[in-house]
Amino acid sequence: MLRFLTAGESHGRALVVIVEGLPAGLPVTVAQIQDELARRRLGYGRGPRMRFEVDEVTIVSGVRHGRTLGSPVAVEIANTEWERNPEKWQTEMSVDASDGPTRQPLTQPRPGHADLAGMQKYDFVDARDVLERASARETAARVVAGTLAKAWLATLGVDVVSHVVRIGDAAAPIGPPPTIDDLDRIDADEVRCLDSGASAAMIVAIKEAAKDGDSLGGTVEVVAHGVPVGLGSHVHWDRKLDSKLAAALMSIQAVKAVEIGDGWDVAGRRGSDAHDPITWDADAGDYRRASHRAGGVEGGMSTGEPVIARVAMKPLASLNRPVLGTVDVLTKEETVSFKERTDVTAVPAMGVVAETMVALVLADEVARKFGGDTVAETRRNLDAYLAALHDGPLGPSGTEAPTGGDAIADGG
Ligand code: EPS
Repeated sequence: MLRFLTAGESHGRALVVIVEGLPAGLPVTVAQIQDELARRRLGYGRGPRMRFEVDEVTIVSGVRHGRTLGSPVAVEIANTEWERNPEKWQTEMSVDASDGPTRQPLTQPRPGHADLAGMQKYDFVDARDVLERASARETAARVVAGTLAKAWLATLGVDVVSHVVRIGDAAAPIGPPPTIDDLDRIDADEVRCLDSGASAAMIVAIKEAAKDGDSLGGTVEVVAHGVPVGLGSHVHWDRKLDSKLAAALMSIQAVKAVEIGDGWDVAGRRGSDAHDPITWDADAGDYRRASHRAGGVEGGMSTGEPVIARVAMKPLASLNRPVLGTVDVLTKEETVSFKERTDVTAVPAMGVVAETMVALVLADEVARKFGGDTVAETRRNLDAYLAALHDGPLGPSGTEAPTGGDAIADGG
């Protein structure tokens, strides 16, 4: 329903993203996209490139006089390093065969990266033919798509926030899920962590890893508030909201695990201590859950509670001190993988990308359930659904079973 496609290589001319399925009438500005891209560059432990790569944004189509037209929105993000370093990247990444490779091919693939499997699959002897696309630079294009999805969700009262809960062995204590009001404080922290003690420990860990030329992974928590009950479905495996969130989050470069709610922890508990009791909030005239263990998703559907996912990123496979064993694909000699300029950790940035992927999945499900060619129409459809729930037999005034007879309470 809402789909997007990215193109572009890390050191090529530009990244491009096309987003299709947005309604007409959504206010969009270049500044809003740039602000979100700037958030993705945040975080202690990024490499030097983040200081000079400025993400020059051009909206190519789909927006007129500051509002979406309902047509595909295409956006280009120029790679300023390509522009500033013509001798280096413009020839190395040229589309013209006569510019031919300017450097020795990278023939010592990095373990843990896409290099070797990609070289074997696509028949390349130069790892650059793989790594340029496998690079996390691509997530800048996703963040553009996510900015648009977030803007649409905001018109429906839905927002998405992330924070870092672990880098290396430094972990933050588990607290209540943050809200959008915490976001400025999270973004102001050097590692996007809410707990100042844990943040300081994370920075120490990053400094130590940097000294050793090493890298660090970690975990972020993503929380979506205001998600209406009933996104996703229990009826088919490929319509379950949690499976879509997991797939979208696992697609982020270097992510190796995703849990919804307390997924891993719950696996070790008894059933009596693993679920979220249902309560009735008479003031709101709605159901609530007494805890958040399910992460706001039951049976593949949103429950109306905050949707919570945790996302684990492995330590990056590019190291500033080449120590990982590999094989030179031309000589077959065992050696160590090549050194490539890189980040010590990209976990804080990954949080912003995780927000993006969650927003894109939720916006896709909003489009499926509520439709609408305009922002106002989607909002009307959502309001009508919520009003029908409120006024129907499950709402505050509903007391009778719809088909008559005795209500069955034991589930059968
Ligand atoms: C990356 C390595 C680094 C990162 C890059 C991803 O790039 P470079 O080798 O050019 O310094 O900075 O991430 C980005 C450019 C970005 O915008 O996120 C890698 O190996 O994947």
